[in-house]
Amino acid sequence: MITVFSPDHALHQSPGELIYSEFVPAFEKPERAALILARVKEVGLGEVRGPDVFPAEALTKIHAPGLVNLLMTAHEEWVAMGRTGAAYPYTWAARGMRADRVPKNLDGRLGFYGFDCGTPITATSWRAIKASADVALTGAEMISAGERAVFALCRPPGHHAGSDHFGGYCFLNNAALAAQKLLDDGARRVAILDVDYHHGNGTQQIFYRRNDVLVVNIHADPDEEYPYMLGFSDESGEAAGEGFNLNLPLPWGTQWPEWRAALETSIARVLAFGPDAVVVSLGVDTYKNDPISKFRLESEHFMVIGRMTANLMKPVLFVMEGGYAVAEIGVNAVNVLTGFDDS
Ligand code: 6XA
Ligand code: ZN
Repeated sequence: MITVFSPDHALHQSPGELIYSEFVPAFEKPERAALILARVKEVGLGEVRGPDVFPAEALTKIHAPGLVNLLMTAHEEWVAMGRTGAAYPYTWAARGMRADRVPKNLDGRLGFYGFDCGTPITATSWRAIKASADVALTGAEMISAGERAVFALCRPPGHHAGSDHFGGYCFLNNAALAAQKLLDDGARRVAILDVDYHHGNGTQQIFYRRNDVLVVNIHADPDEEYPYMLGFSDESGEAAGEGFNLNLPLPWGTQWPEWRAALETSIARVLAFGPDAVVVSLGVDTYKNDPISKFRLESEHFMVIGRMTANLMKPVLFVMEGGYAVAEIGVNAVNVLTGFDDS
């Protein structure tokens, strides 16, 4: 399997995040992608190539121009205001406030488009964000050209980013951009299977009213876990999209048998949909030692996930999302890919 990777991912380095009243080192760090790449090479997964560069129009097919513009320019404005460090939002839009009017002020705009305080924008973040999107778009292009499977080693991740919001370490939704690209290249239907520990709220929001992209999520129950405000089992899609969103929330402490059963259910739904291609939002934060997650999967289970995905008998684009147990992140992520390739 070919891996698409850009060293520019390292240009995004969060100075830290505020949790439980403490400013702590970021979990989402460059080392993650470096270790996954090292493992790809160690097992000889296949060729590693760089991304092609896509025009801004590929981004604005999914995202509001105002969001893209903010991600590009926020830090410059931040510095022009005499500030140092990274640009963080500190105020947020709540129900009842104006959603039809984008604030002029930078802090207003960061709060209008951002939804948490763990997703800062540094001087060089945009270059990493754009490279990550290009990696996913390149992977999609390769699937359109006939590859059976491609690994888009994206960083920063994307599945929390919605059409007009960023957060959860995510800025642009790499998987959604890839799905749209597959459709634009001629696929009639695309399924997104999100196996990250967290609900991919951004991906769900983007396609919620559409029936050309099925979105299936296996994740920690939002009653207990981030992102708390989306990802419940009664969210099945809206309008034309009714029936094309499936959420399978699981409780803290979930072990492999229950998780695997949810994957069987997901695979059955994907097969019934009959997609021309599948995008897997690949998070490995379901691992038992993940520092911010509470599922109990073991390294060997990731191989089974890859094998079960291969059984779909569809072209598959793997798009990297979360996973913070850095010591094992390479083995866990690449186990999915070798499990797929060996099937
Ligand atoms: C909040 C937790 C962000 C979750 C990031 C993630 N600080 N999403 O792994 O998949
Ligand atoms: Zn996650």
